[in-house]
Amino acid sequence: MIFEDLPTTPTSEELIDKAFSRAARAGRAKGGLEAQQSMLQTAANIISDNLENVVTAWPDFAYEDDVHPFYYEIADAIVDVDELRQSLSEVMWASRKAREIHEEYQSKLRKTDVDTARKHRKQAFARLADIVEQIGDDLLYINESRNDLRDLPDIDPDEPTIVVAGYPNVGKSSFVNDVTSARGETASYPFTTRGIGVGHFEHDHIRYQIVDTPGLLDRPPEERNEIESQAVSAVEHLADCMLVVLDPSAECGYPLESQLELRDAIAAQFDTVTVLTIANKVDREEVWNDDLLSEMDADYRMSVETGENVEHVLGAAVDAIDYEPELPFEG
Ligand SMILES: Nc1nc2c(ncn2[C@@H]2O[C@H](COP(=O)(O)OP(=O)(O)OP(=O)(O)O)[C@@H](O)[C@H]2O)c(=O)[nH]1
Ligand SMILES: [Mg+2]
Repeated sequence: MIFEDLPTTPTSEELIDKAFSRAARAGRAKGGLEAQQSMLQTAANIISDNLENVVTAWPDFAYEDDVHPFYYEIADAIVDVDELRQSLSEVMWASRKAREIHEEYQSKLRKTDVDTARKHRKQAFARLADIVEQIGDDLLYINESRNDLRDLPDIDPDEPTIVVAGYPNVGKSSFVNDVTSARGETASYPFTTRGIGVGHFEHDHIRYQIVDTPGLLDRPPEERNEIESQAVSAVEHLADCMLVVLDPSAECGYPLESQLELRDAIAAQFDTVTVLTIANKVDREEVWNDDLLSEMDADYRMSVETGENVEHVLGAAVDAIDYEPELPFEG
């Protein structure tokens, strides 16, 4: 996951402390003019290198090759990507500025007496500290963003992906757990308390990803807050096939009518992929009624409980995706 390995960002105080204490140590190892030069070089290098490393640890949000639109939108739902980019560019500015200060004072520390050199060196330190303090808030924001983004679950937006939607208790997780080999890990996204489930299965040697979306695609769009809505639009970049699971027995606690409205809303939003309507729990007596089943206009009927049709549904999703793996060496 692209935000997983972001290092912690130092605060401005931490960075200044580190730079100046290392500089003092470097100065103690030498004497005279050389001590002053060495102090300046150490402090300036630590500051400019550390600040540059803060920036280069992040992917470049301006390039789609660096940040897939799925992750861009997820990130933007959690932190403000424009503000983050602004902060990163301020930090880059400060890194360059530290190098400039180094160059500017380097010449002043040559061919002069030690006292004057010390005065210039102190002046340079004051300016370096000032630069780092100026970007204090940016460093804090970058670190907050890193903490908010680093634990996102591992979803590979380039893998063929089936997204499972539907009201709570209709059997989404039962289905995902049934068709994925290892028990799919659930990991929490900050915008849902429920955790997004990610599982995998193989079909004809191709690995598919299947994503369970409790707390997100489980209720009418008008009930979603802004962050949830943005998370749903991120999922649009992820889904290659959408399965809307219905519980016609309404044992889940939601009337079929509401479930169908959700299905229609999802079909309207995810209009570039195949949306399949799946009637689950057909083992239950309440649904042994052809009128009910035809009213739903379901593409498939299944029972995760008995296993009836589960493989069929999965096969239909795979067919709908019609994934062509990219072959190496093909133009
Ligand atoms: N009779 C019957 N019960 C089922 C079937 N599939 C799931 N259930 C039951 O329905 C209940 C809810 O199943 P879950 O898989 O947790 O539903 P969910 O959609 O993941 O629910 P949320 O995570 O709350 O959104 C559980 O008690 C399941 O055992 C089925 O095919 N038939
Ligand atoms: Mg569930």
